[in-house]
Amino acid sequence: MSPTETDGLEVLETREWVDSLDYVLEKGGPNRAGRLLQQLALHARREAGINLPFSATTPYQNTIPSRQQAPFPGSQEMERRIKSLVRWNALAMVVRANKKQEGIGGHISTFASAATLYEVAFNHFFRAQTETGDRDVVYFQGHAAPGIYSRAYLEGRISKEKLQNFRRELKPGGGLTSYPHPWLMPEFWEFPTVSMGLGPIQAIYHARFIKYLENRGLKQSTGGKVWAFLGDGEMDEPESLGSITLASRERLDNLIFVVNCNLQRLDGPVRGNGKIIQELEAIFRGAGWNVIKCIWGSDWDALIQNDRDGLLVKRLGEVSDGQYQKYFVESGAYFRQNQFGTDPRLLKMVEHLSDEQLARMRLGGHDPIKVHAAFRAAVDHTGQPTIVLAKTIKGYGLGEAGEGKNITHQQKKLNEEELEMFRSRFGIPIPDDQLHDAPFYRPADDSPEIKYMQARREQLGGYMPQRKVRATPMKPFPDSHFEEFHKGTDGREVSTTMVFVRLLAKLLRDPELGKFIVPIVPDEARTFGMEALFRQVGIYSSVGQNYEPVDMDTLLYYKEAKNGQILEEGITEAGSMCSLIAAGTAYSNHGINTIPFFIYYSMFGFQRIGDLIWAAADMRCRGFLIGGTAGRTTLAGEGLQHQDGHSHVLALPVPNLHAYDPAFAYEIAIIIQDGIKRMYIDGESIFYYLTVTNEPLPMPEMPAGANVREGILKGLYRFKTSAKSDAKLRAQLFGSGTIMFEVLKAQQILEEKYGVAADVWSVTSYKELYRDANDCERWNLLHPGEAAKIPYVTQTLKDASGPFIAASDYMKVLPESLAKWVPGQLVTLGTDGFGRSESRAALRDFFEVDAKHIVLATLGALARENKIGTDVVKKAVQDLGINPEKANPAVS
Ligand SMILES: Cc1ncc(C[n+]2csc(CCOP(=O)(O)OP(=O)(O)O)c2C)c(N)n1
Ligand SMILES: [Mg+2]
Repeated sequence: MSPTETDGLEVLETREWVDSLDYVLEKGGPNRAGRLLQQLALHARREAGINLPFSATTPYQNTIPSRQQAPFPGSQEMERRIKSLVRWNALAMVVRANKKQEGIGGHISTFASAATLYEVAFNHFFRAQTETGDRDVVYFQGHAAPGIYSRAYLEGRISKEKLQNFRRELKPGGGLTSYPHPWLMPEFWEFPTVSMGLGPIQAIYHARFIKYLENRGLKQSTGGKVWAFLGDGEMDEPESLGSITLASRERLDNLIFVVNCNLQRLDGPVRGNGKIIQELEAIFRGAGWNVIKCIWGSDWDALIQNDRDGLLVKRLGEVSDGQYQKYFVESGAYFRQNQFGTDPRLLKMVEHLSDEQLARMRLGGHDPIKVHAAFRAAVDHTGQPTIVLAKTIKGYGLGEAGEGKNITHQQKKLNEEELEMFRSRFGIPIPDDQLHDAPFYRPADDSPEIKYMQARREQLGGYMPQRKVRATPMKPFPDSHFEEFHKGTDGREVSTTMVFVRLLAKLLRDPELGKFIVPIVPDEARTFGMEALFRQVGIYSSVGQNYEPVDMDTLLYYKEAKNGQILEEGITEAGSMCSLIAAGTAYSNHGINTIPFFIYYSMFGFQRIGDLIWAAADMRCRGFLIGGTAGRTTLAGEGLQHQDGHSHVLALPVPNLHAYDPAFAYEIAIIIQDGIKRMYIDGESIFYYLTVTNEPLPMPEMPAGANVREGILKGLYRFKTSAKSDAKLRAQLFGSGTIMFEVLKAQQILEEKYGVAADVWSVTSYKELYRDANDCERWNLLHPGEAAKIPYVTQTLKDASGPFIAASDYMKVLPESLAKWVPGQLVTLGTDGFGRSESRAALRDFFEVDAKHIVLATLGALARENKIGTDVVKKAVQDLGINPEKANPAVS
């Protein structure tokens, strides 16, 4: 009979081998022991074909054994007291806010579980400034915000009044935002993290962008780290995991994820029937990360060390997270019986511990020694990104009020008894008779606690978080880069995409400022005719080019280089957007005025990564989103999934985003030149969205006139006046993007065939006009009796007569949004509905935005104003070849 695991002989044999290994470990160190194990495995495979089973996970124990722990450098007792104060004020601010205003919300339990993780980092790791001027950047978990405010209060950076007004931002004197919002607290928060999943992916691309800056000589390499504090539930977001291989491929050892594995999310367990720490370990190890598990606290050290046969660790690995959560709320007796009662030998291991002691056995994420050791190892690790998986209890310290309970995420109220218990557990010196108010507590500035925490922060370069504009204003690019485009192309047909790429190439060539341009493409450079840039400025690669590109012998070969400038992201709009955010916020994060241009298929922008665009806006990100192949009828052939007729509608909600749909080369040049000025010289917290298209068209010269430039930027100007100055019938035509050329054709038909004199207006931005008009209207309402402000659109059109016909390659609602302020009848033509695979002409006929439909719409409007008879319109339907019974594109 072959020996079995429990067979006495086998146990003895195993023990001998383990002892031998211990001996090698002791004499030769861990590297020697590792080599020996590898040799053993090789030997076993060669001699007997033994293949060790593949395992992506390691046993359910700490990655760093206690004897390899870095010693704790601070005063544990002092840090415990400080942490208790942070805990108390974080809890008090939520409890008080909800006492005053029922339902105002806030989270207690998240920070309660993460307090040790943050405090160890604040006292020993987060560097606001290193000796060489670099710093760590930290993505704080969004709904742990109360803890971060609480610490800032103890540091004396946030007043008690502000703390009182947590979640009451509109109170006199201001309040504190619910979650991190740089838009609302621009001197405090840097990263809006509360839309879960956006923090981790941004942290990855931020860490990569830092390496990009360093490899391109724009920033010194000084060892700053990017820390991302995340929830275990949050890791289910596709964005959280979607880009982790980029981090290992790029060897981002400046990146540290800390996942607070409290085993719970909002509704209940993250993996009741599984083990989230093991699951995440497998994923991240498989992806090539350095994984550090911090599961058990120091209380477990002796037990685990004495577990020579691995019985205990095996048992710890068997129990599901749902059951661990049950242990958190149960007694020590229950824990003993369930966890250890499965084997008399296990029971024996803990017989020296009372039930009470058993119940108090601390987890790794609540033990500063273990957390410090994990962070130390993470910081010192080279060649790979690191993830720390720390096991904690959600609602730690809340006891009956919610510790480990499923309701804990939303616990905002504590009764007096619960407050008393919390107060006593953490030793906060607040007398019983004041407890009902949950008052804030801050010891005097010269108390040992405050002095200690201040000294620690001073040592680490200052307070965190802290946002500031670290860059000085940029010098302007010379006008000459832009002026070429004012001239027109003399009938030569070019697309606005080509125009944009040419302008970009010019900016890149600027000997002084060109290096700050960051072109970003998600695998569409050839689509946009940008391949010449591959050779001109190179594609960024942290390792250069380790192969001979297939097109080496061509002029425009695929050149990768360590100092390459283009971020060719591959097929990831989310990742590309994160690069835009990293580059567009470098002016504040790193004091570097990088100007990102993210060029992508417009359809895969707002509707796919709208939440990241919203976060960019919150973050005061600068730069240009360039929606290529835009317009529902301008992208021929591609069909329903590709033809974008609504990104400009989706751009409407973003308050500080300026969106333009330019038709001509000079419009693009003027918008981009002004944009760079406003963002990088004047320092405005705005960013841009421009749509460019791939239809080759002759670019006209910029018309003369003082107000053309202003009109382009404000959204509207007269491009072409009708030559037929004596006509009785008049109309005004609005065009944007490539549909402008249909409008120009319509103008001619109207003049020649129907005797209608129509002026053509270029509407570069409906959004700008809409915003200005609303602004005026609001002001007028609030200032009755004063001289009313007139919206720019109304003012500009005040002398224009006749009906107004607007044609756009986007949904009708876009021009329709101006109806109130256009001084006359407004008829809108747009592209509501699903796209089709077709030619441009067929698509414009289908969506009723081509020249003939513009003519018909104009005639219809004139008839409604009784300026012509309906018979003229009827005949026009026939003459223009329009089928009145055709399907409605909006719903077909
Ligand atoms: C994208 C997104 N979906 C939903 C929410 C709402 N929400 C806030 S916290 C939370 C649970 C978080 O669980 P976990 O990530 O485990 O963090 P913990 O509080 O347990 O540390 C949810 C669902 C959100 N903030 N963002
Ligand atoms: Mg959680």
